[in-house]
Amino acid sequence: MVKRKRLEKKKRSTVRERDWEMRHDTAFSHDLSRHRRALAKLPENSSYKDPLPASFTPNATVVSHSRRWAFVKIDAENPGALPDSGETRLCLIDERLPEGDESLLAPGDRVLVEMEEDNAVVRGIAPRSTRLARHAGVHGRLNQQIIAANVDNLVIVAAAAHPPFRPGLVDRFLIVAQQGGVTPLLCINKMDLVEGEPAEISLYRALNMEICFTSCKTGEGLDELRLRLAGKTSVLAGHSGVGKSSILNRLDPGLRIYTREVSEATSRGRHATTAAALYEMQGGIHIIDTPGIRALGLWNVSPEEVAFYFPELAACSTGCKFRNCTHIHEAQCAVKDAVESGLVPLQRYESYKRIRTSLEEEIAES
Ligand SMILES: Nc1nc2c(ncn2[C@@H]2O[C@H](COP(=O)(O)OP(=O)(O)OP(=O)(O)O)[C@@H](O)[C@H]2O)c(=O)[nH]1
Ligand SMILES: [Mg+2]
Ligand SMILES: [Zn+2]
Repeated sequence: MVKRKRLEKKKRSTVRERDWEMRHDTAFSHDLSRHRRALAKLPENSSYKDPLPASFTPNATVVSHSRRWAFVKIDAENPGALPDSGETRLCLIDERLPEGDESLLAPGDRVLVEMEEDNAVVRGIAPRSTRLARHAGVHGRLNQQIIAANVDNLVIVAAAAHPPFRPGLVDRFLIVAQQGGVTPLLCINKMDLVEGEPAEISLYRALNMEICFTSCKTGEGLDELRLRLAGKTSVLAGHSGVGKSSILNRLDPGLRIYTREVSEATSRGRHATTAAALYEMQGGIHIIDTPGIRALGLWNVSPEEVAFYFPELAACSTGCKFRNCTHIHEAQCAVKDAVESGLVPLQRYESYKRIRTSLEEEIAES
């Protein structure tokens, strides 16, 4: 009895192995992704008829994605060989696309989708014109997480209250926007909860950046925001519970995106949105909603570079005695003088110091 069992086992594995090598194009056809992985691992991939294209014209845009799947919107004008132009459809992601140290896909990515039997497969990803990227954190699989790709605007959403306005995250988003080539716009939501604007807004007025004040309760400022976003691709980002998804629902009530109350006990949002997604609405508005974040880790910014991302600091740093002045402990520092005389707001300077110190600590720990 025992002997017979062993024989059967041996026989099974021999058969599978031979099949796999001799008839690899049909051996795993019942499991497409495993089949593709098996092909990619073959030492000589010569029999694979359909290699990844070296150059291509994208025919779809990523709406949302997981590690293995992507929802894409197929171009209406340039669908290539795809049958359903202008439609959103679920695709497999070709497993041969190399995942480096940054996210393979992000909402807004322009991609090439081809049919493989009945499946649509993402076969190519076009270089990104702009990006919103963050440090994925030390425990993550990736170094750089791409929050959104190919966007014109970053709408930094903050609440006037509940949760309270915190400029620290805004300052970090301003760095990430400059780094990724995206135009920042500050949106202060929940204006119905306060009388007058939060005092810290003056910091950003001084930077000449665009600011809009909205309320999803009263509708204040939403028409202005709609005009500002028309014909562009934008991404909404900020802390959880500030009202990012609520703003989208107000801009287009047909969307019905899930939203959730802010916790009364902690005044924090409850992470209603769990994955970034691209929406399209009237007026040529393309907009990506993102999950609220607690902290924004910076990617590829050295401590020495931080001052250059604070334009008001960079402007006066030419007057510092030392060329490599950190503007923290040196004597004859024009930046510190400017802070003392009120030319540079103390809060922005403190924010600069916090960001610089945190980057130095990261380097020391790694
Ligand atoms: N009073 C008031 N409440 C608002 C406003 N906008 C949104 N809210 C409420 O704030 C809560 C959070 O809104 P969401 O739209 O889920 O916030 P979010 O930024 O998308 O949060 P995450 O998806 O967790 O990142 C909900 O209970 C909304 O009803 C506003 O303008 N005024
Ligand atoms: Mg949300
Ligand atoms: Zn200095």
